[in-house]
Amino acid sequence: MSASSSLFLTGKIPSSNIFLRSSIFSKGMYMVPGAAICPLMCISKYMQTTSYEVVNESIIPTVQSKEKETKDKLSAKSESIGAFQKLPMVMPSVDILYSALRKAKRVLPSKGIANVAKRERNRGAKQLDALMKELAIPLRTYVENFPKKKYLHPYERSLIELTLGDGYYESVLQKVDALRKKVVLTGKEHASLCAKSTLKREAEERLTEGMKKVEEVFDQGRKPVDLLLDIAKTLRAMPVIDLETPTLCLVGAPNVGKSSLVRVLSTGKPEVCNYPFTTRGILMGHIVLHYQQFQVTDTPGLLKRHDEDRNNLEKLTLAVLSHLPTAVLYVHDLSGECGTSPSDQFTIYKEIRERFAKHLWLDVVAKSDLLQKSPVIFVTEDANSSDVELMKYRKAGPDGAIQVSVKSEQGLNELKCRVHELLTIQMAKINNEKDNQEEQMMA
Ligand SMILES: Nc1nc2c(ncn2[C@@H]2O[C@H](COP(=O)(O)OP(=O)(O)OP(=O)(O)O)[C@@H](O)[C@H]2O)c(=O)[nH]1
Ligand SMILES: [Mg+2]
Repeated sequence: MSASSSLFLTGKIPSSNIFLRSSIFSKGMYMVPGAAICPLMCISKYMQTTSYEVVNESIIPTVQSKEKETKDKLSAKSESIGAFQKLPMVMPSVDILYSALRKAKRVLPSKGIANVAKRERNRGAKQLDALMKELAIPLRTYVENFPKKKYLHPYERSLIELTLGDGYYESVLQKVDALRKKVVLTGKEHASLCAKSTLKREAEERLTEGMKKVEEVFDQGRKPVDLLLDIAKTLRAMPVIDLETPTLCLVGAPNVGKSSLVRVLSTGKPEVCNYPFTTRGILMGHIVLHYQQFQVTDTPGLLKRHDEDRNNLEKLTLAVLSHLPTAVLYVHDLSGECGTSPSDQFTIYKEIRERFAKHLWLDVVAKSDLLQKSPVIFVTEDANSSDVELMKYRKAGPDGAIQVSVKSEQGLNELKCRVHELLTIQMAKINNEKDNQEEQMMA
């Protein structure tokens, strides 16, 4: 398995790298993974598992062993994520065109036609037909094999929307399909014209004209094919998620030290800089402890604002929390260094904690080497707030938070132990769910 991978956002939004990992259900959805994600797809796959055999001229359903049926159902579930790794390879449009022209020109007339005019029109019609097919078939393969968004796991769906822009994926596929239809129409039209030629010269001219026209149609409309190629590259580069491996997701305001902790805890090597939104995507790292493999995801920071005002980077973080069964390592910075005041961080924290209450959770107060005796008070803050909870938070973060510093290494050993404990619990939870699913399916 790769040590770490990063996802660069492309297209309409700035590039980013995304630490990602596991996935499945939104909060509280640990119980029924695949079924909750894409019922339609699962049902259809299930229906396909019943086959029929002809025995003594009567058709009877094949009796499948329960075991095989369960296996099929489980594999249908596991297929509900990982679609990006199965995308078809897209050829650059110019290569499709040149290859099609080359192949079409090599097509010979049918054997045994003695009449020169007939032979020429036969050759012309066949070459035009070949050109049309050589261009249309790859386009059809792409349109059919790029998954429909509605059949994707909700997390992958969010990635498409947030990384490519809402509607962009579908619109490019639609344009590729429109190009295919136009090529087929033009090719057929000219092949038919050529087949109706009465003279050899007429057939030759119609062939040349038809070739030119089909080439022109493809050339003018081929840009979406190259855009699809870019989309495939972007999506394939997204970190691979294993839903059955426990995952830790680092969350917090921007610049609080999330990526620094990911570097300490895992193989992930996200960029660390002293400005907000250094992490511009989901990036994944791994932890191997006592022969067990765990995954760690870094996420972009969250600001104090309403969901409708959030940027796509913040939305990616929320998509991870909503759709992937991650344990959360929530990072707080009370040093006054990160740019988000402790009271704003407290507000964000309370909202996220409440929203994702069912996730396993661990709080850390980062940069403990910078913490002074008295809590940091921002100019915008009320030093004598009557909010007891807030005053407590400013001093030491939420109850039970571990104080850590990647600079002085304070608290790092304790943090690693606690993270391991958390992920071990998550592992038990995942195994439990798997057992429950198997039982349900055998029932
Ligand atoms: N003194 C001190 N500085 C730290 C510590 N941890 C992180 N920093 C600094 O804090 C700044 C932000 O660290 P990052 O790890 O990039 O923070 P982040 O939360 O990932 O930031 P975004 O990706 O922008 O949201 C960097 O300049 C780090 O060097 C720490 O324990 N002590
Ligand atoms: Mg970061």
